[in-house]
Amino acid sequence: MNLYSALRAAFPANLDTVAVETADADGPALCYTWRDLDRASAMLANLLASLNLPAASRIAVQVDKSVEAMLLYLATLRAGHVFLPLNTAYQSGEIEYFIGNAQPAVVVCSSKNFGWVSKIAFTAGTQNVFTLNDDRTGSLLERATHYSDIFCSDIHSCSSNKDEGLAAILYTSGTTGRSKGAMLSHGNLLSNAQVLKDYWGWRPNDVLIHALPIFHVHGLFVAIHGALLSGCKMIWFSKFDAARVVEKLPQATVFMGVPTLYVRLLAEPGLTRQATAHMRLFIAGSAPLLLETFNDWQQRTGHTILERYGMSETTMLTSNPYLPADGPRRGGTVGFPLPGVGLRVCADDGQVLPAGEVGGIQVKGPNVFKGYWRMPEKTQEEFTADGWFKTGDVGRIDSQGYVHIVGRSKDLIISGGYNVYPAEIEAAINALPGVAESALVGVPHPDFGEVGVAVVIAKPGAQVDADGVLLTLKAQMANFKIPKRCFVLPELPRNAMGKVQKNLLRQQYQELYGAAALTPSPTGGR
Ligand code: MLC
Ligand code: AMP
Repeated sequence: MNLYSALRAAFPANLDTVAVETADADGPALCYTWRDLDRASAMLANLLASLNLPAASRIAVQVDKSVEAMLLYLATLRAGHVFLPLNTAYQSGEIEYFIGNAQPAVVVCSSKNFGWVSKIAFTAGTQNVFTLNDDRTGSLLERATHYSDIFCSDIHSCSSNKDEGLAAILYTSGTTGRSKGAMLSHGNLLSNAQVLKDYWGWRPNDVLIHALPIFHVHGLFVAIHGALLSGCKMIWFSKFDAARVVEKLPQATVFMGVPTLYVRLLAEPGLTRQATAHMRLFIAGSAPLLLETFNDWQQRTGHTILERYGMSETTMLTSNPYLPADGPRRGGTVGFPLPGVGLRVCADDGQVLPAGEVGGIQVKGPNVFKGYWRMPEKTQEEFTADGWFKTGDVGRIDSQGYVHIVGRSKDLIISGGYNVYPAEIEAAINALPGVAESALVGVPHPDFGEVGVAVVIAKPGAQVDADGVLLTLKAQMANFKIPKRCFVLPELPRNAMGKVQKNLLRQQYQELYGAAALTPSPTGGR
């Protein structure tokens, strides 16, 4: 089934009730009814249809968060194309790679970036570049106003977008090499959304505070699908604002966020039992939630955060229980495999390990992606011969069935919920004049959970300036990837085989941000 058709079928009978209400501190609150969502996404879908693109064309989107950006996502589903969201922090080198690799038929960017983005897009052969701004201006909406608010091809796209039809491509990196586009089908997304709707007990009178970016799985799929598939309202923040979220909690019932959002909410004096009395559920994921945050939250609000675990390639895999009858929500664990998801822990030789033993987490299920875009070899590498996806996460299942993530076999730093791949940053540093080699390691950080710290070795006789390294990187890549600190050392620690011992570097810098930041968390590249 086309994912939009399934979401549309769950809209409330009265389409004139509010579906989304904006809540940013600057500017008036805007209300979008369910009818608005349906009509506006139809107009955008008609605009896309008028371009006569081949089915499943990629629609690449790098825009600031807005309700209209969500409508473009829905329109892409309706028109049978493939949504390709891009982090707004990405700079030209990164965008050039994604556009070159995905070859989108349409690129949508903000007006302020039109000059450089359109140049990249036209050079790569993209014919259509539109603009969309978070104040509802731009050529995309101007063009869409000329189209009907009824999308006649919905039924057609239903039948042409069988379960295997692609709905989205999300770029994600691996240990080595460039980013890979994880291809997710309508069936992948819908099956996961339906499971979460039941498992987390979503109901029509829920009100979700949506305060996450919508270019990753968490904000785009888990949050939006959850609300739309339950016909419940969203309070919409274009940017996370802790004080403002606390103000809105009495009007809401569900909140979801990466751990950094919980840490920042805890710093708000207004976060009290009274402010959260109306809330039904707090969900955390995308990065390890520190036990300290889990406990502090329970003490301050009386609510127990439900932690879950997922990936771009699979959407959600596990969840702590929602219903007390299914067991307590355990801090430091990511709960049980979701219904329909197979999860096993394996040794390096592929042998399935018994409960309690630590190994690589492998998963299977209707939510697992269709492969990496135009990278069949990479896809094959990441699946076992019997069809299980190797997550790159290291964990164990305890005797009661709870999954614990204890590390990562992939060299990855998760900073404030964003993934930073050391290999990419090290390659950029190594290309700088005078640099012999470098290593990026993740160290505990009180706000972002983990941040990257770079260690750089100069070539013999060369001088390398640590601040200069950071400044040069800033001009090249997304800001969240920039190491928070850079140290120039005489050499990197190596083992007898000559392999860089990142664990020693991590140890050396683990108290850089104070002992308060120190709580065990998964570490990559061990
Ligand atoms: C911002 N900065 C970060 C950062 N976010 N640094 C490291 N890690 C981050 N995550 C830095 C910027 O580089 C900038 O530095 C400074 O902070 C201010 O930038 P900002 O954009 O104003 O920051 P802020 O709005 O405070 O953003 C913080 C945040 C944001 C936590 C709200 O990072 C965020 O929304 N994170 C959520 C990510 C997410 O949704 N992940 C889901 C992935 S899906 P400077 O030096 O330039 O000033 C997934 C699967 C799953 O993982 O299971 O869900
Ligand atoms: P991404 O590729 O951005 O989708 O990031 C997926 C990765 O985030 C997973 O492979 C995990 O390493 C990590 N992750 C997601 N949720 C959790 C969680 N609750 N605890 C620990 N790690 C998590």
